[in-house]
Parts: sequence; C-alpha cells; structure tokens
Amino acid sequence: MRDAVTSLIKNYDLSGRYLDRNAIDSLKLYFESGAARVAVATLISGNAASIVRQAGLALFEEVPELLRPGGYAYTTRRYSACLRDMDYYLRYASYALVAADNNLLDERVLQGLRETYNSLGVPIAPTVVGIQIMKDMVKKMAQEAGIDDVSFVDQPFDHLSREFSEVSV
Ligand SMILES: CCC1=C(C)/C(=C/C2=NC(=C\c3[nH]c(/C=C4\NC(=O)[C@H](C)[C@H]4CC)c(C)c3CCC(=O)O)/C(CCC(=O)O)=C2C)NC1=O
Repeated sequence: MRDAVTSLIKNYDLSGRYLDRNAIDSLKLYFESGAARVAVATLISGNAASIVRQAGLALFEEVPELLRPGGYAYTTRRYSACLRDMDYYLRYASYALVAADNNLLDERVLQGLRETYNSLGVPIAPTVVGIQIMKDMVKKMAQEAGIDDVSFVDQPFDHLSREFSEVSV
C-alpha cells in the first residue's frame, strides 16, 4: 500500500537520486491539496451511510431491472450485498483520496474483483454507474462545503470505474 509520498520516494530511491525539481513540485502539489483531501474524507466519513443509501436509490431508479425478479439486487440478501459493495467502494475511495494514490485500490479492492463479479453473474456496468453517482454526490458536497477545486475527487472513483470495467470513463 502506497501514498503519494512513498510512491515518489520509492522511485527516486530506486535510481539513487536526490529529490529534484519535479519531485519537489509534485510534493508541493500534494501538500497544498492536503487540507482539501482531509476535508473531503471527513465529509465522506460523516455521511457515508446516507451517501450509500441515496446513491443506491438513484442507481435503482436508473436501472430498475436490478430490483425485479432475476435482477441482481432482487432479494434482501442481494440488495444488501449490493449496498455493502457500494460502501466498500466509498470507504476505499476516501482512503485513496487522503493517500493521493490509487495503489491501495488496486491492492485492496480491485484484485480479483472482476472475476468475482463475473463468476457470480453480478453485472459490472451498473456497479460502475453506482460508483459514478457516489462520485458526483461527494463532489457536490465538497463544493457546498466551500472547496473550490474538487477535481481531485474524481481520481479514485474514476480509477475504480476504469479498472473494474476496462472501459474508459
Ligand atoms: C473490500 C473489497 C471487497 C469487495 C469490493 C467485495 C465485493 C463482493 N461482492 C460480492 C457479492 C455481490 N455483490 C453484489 C452487487 C450488486 N448487485 C447489483 O444489482 C448491483 C449491480 C451491485 C451493487 C452496486 C451482489 C448482488 C452480490 C451477491 C451475489 C450473489 O451472491 O448472488 C462478493 C461475493 C461474496 C459476498 O457475497 O460477500 C464479493 C467478494 N468484497 C470485498 O471484500
């Protein structure tokens, strides 16, 4: 598991270099965005249950066949498994936001995930829709909380979506 700082140091250490101008610039960017990253992670932590619930409702409104017999959120068990998965994506996205690095998503969430969904027959495309709905909700909350540039919020959600579905978002 890596964050922006350990990733950078690892690269420089591999080639035995001191931190150069590029390294310093990217470290500066990281530290400058630090307060906003922590603020967004705090918003997520404090509102996780409601984000997941509302994003679930929006997803089932957009893809209503999931809830119908034969759909993958039909039955209480599957419905809760789906919302539990959404909660995983949100929680790990909040970690990746603080780390400013998506490596932990690869290691903790994405490894073997596509195979798991495929073997259970759970459709990936609507799951990605759910991840994108959560992204938009978090960005809106961050804007309302007065964070000017919320573009960094895209990174973990888009990484999950892209790697999970192997299509570009
Ligand atoms: C922390 C990393 C992590 C992830 C990501 C994870 C995902 C995960 N989701 C699963 C199931 C599932 N996931 C869903 C998800 C959905 N159903 C829908 O209609 C939607 C498309 C979607 C929600 C957005 C469903 C329905 C199941 C149960 C499938 C079944 O057992 O029939 C399973 C199979 C085992 C189980 O049911 O617990 C795993 C491993 N587990 C982990 O440990």
